[in-house]
Amino acid sequence: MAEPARAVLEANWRAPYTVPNASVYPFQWLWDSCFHALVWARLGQPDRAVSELAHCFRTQSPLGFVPHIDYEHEPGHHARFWGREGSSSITQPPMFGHAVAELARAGIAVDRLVGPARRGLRFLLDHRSRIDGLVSLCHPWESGGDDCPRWDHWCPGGWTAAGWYDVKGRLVESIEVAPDSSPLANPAFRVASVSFNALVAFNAFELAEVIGDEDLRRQADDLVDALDERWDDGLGTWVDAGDNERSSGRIRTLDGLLPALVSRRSDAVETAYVQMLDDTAFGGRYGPTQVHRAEPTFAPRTYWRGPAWPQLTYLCWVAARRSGASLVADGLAQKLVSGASESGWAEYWDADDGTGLGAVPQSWATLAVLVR
Ligand code: 2M8
Repeated sequence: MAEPARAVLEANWRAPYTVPNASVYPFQWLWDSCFHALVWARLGQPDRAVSELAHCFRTQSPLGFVPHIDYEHEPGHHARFWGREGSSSITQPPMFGHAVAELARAGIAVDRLVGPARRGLRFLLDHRSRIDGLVSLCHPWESGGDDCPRWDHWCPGGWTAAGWYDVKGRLVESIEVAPDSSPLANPAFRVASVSFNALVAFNAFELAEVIGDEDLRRQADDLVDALDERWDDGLGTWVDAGDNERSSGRIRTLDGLLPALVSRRSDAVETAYVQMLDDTAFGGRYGPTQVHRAEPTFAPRTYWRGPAWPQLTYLCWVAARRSGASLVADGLAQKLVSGASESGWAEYWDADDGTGLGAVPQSWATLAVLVR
């Protein structure tokens, strides 16, 4: 896998970072870059790993907010839409905590990354609005899961791609910001996603471990307490807090199981792992589906509404490996590798036959080299 993966990343390399896909995603995306950095490190190119991560913080605000897209070479791109030049006005899952920790564990010098990464996490933990103790999202895109059915609460009359596109656009306008323009809350999109919070807590634990930051660890612990109150045994998922908590926030999605990364509820974690491989739940030959197969919204080839996503399979693998669920981890690893290969390193793919979907090749499919 290593050499074809290197070729994918090399073709998308725009020093000092990697674009997700040269034509569909020709800028820098935050969580994609964190994943790319892990792969560059594994491929023996630590300089690229560090420069890509460092560049994520190029547009970090004084308060610590890290924009999710950097338009460095085309600063006017979508400037009217975001209300600013050079970057977007929202963030994405702060995967830089895990990336910095993994690099440090591999013996790579991360000194220049630690300060910005810590500020990025502290921004979310200290300044972002909260709902029931959990960090809120300011926009559905912040979750990374753009068209996930968990946001269908904001699609009265039913989800359609075109209708949702308009709603997503309007939701950018109601974001409330700090004096330095960092996004703090969105009264029109009140949601604390369990998936986003699991990733905030996980990344905070990761960074806290390598820099020995007790405050950060304590804050992550508090998030885990709040997350674990949101496990629904009947549904077998963690449920979002906020306006969607009695509606679409209960839809069973794979990202809704990401609290398995940090949860202290072994019963919940066990149930989550069983579902990831169960063919009547999320299980698929080429990786878990993004939506539970029994959900009416499950659409096996629709963007964020059914197919397998390499970065989510990777995160499920990390969770399983850390909890010592080695059979689950091995199963997920094998599916990620075969899915990446069968799909031609696609952005996402059909979980049953591996057909590549979205942008092909997409840089984050190379995460498959990490699980071998
Ligand atoms: C997708 O999202 C972006 C918006 O941020 C887009 O459609 O332009 C998502 O899958 C997101 O998670 C991902 O980071 C991005 C680039 O791969 O594409």
